[in-house]
Amino acid sequence: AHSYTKYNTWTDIVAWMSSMTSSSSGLMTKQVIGNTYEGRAMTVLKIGKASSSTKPAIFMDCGIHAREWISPAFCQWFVKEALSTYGTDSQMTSLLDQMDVYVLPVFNIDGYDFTHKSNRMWRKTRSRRSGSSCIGADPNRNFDAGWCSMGASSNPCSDTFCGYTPESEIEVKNVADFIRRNKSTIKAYLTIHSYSQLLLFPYSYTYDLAADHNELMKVAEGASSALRSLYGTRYTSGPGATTIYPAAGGSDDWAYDLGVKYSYTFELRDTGRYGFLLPESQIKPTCEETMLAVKYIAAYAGRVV
Ligand code: 0X9
Ligand code: ZN
Ligand code: ZN
Repeated sequence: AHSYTKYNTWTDIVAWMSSMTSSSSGLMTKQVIGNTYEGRAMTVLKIGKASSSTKPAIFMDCGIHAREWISPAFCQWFVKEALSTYGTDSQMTSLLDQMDVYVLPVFNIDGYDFTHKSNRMWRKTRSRRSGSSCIGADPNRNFDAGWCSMGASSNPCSDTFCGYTPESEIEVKNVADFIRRNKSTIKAYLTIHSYSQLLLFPYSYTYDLAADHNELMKVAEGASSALRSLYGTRYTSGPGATTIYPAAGGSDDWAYDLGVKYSYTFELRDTGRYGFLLPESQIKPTCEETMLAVKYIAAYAGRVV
């Protein structure tokens, strides 16, 4: 059964999405943006007060990398908090009155399912091609942003394989198509990973600073201090290339170059004690502190629009 303080299976998440949508009083709708390689439906949850005028939006995905289980747990937590605090929490209420939030709870569903059933440390998609017996590409090396130029591998057996072409992974193409289609309304792109406690922004495919570097850094530092205010958890902010490592083909750089200015990658808890195997006892504190950072960025991206 589904629980916010456990790492849920894909089957439990599917049932949870339906029941949350049904009980949301119209605050949340779901939309399938395509299927994964193995045929699972990629479902985006749209949360926001219905409006007759066009609202600005935020897009957030979780679970690009299969083994980073705290990430889908956060997207589920966010949905719960949004639906249960709308109408009582003034920040959440004005956020959802003024904006829509698109949440993709699990990006790499085939990989996530594989980590539950076969190999807990799997990272990539599960696509196959004739000519190689190795499976999958790294979805966060497969976006069309300096594709495969650095920090990525052209070897299909590598964990950072960039794929055969940009958007060769159907999951990447489905998300890129959705963001391109909604580009005029999407003001922020948030992608949730683990681990290392970092708040990264473009660029990672080059050492050049983004045109909006100073503003992106200021917002990241504001979000990090909001996060730290709850339990003292320390995050480091900065451009991907110098803060973690140079790596091309990532979703954050791609969204930014498309024109989504507030583009951020979160690397959630911890700093390596448990790594990807973060105990379930840390789901609640991790999600609660991360909510503060996400709400901070959302409020900033949606200000006086
Ligand atoms: O390497 C990655 O894709 C991310 N780190 S992880 O440990 N979750 O795999 C960092 C992504 C930073 N952004 C880009 N490289 N574009
Ligand atoms: Zn379960
Ligand atoms: Zn990751």
